[in-house]
Amino acid sequence: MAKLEINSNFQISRRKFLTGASVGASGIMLSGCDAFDSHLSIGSGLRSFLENANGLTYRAQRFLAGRDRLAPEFSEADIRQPQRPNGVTSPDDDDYKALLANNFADWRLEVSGLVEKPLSLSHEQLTNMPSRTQITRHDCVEGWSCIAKWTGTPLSLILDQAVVKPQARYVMFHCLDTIDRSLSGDIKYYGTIDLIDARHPQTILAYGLNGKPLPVENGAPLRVRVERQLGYKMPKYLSKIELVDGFADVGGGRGGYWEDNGYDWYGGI
Ligand SMILES: Nc1nc2c(c(=O)[nH]1)N[C@H]1C(S)=C(S)[C@@H](COP(=O)(O)O)O[C@H]1N2
Ligand SMILES: [Mo]
Repeated sequence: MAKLEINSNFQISRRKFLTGASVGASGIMLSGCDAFDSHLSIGSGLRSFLENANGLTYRAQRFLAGRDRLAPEFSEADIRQPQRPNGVTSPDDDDYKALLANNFADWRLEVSGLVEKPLSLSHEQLTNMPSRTQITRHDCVEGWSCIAKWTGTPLSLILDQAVVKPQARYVMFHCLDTIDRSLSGDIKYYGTIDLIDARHPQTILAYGLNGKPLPVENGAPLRVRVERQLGYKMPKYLSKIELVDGFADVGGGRGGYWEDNGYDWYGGI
């Protein structure tokens, strides 16, 4: 465990370093790239997003790391403890509790938004699709890591089935758990990733953890694994995935619950 914590601190400080260094050192390199980024037309939402500092980090990491880079995968012997539950670990929402009481027989994953064929998939339909199993390390922004074995449906297969419309830019994940109860209203967890990460071969919607059904504390019945980003980019308790062309009009407008509370939209590791 101690060794893993050192690793995760290293990863996080390296990330901070990248954030700082990219602004100055790679500025010339990145503007040199612009000429080849024909989709970044002036005035586009993506362009203005990329022009703020967070966007620069995103672009620098993509540029340095490569869009197809795989996250490291480990062996069974590297799994030293159960996946540490974090954030919401037992949703107290009535709709979630009702679904759980029936062992998720009535649960569906809705796929909606900018798709040709909206879907409503049962747990059984998902588990009957081709699956991927991977042993990867989860890094939480709080400074801990865990290696675990995840099994799930590649998100790319679901996107192909739904047929993504060309104007779609992001996948938005909607969750069943209320993470914040405040005077201004209850807030459910949500998040977004771009279509590069959504179609990455290690991006799965996981229903299995360490060879068993995904436990409630880790996001049953279905949670995202996006292995090149930090833990907060992997929503648990999924109910809906929505293809969108932007996220400015949802929640605080920054693309996710933790992003609305100050974390970077691109939580690269
Ligand atoms: N729906 C939902 N998803 C979530 C969270 C949450 O509170 N609710 N917490 C996030 C954070 S910060 C982390 S580190 C991981 C924790 O996943 P785990 O409980 O399987 O370790 O889930 C992420 N996804
Ligand atoms: Mo986290």
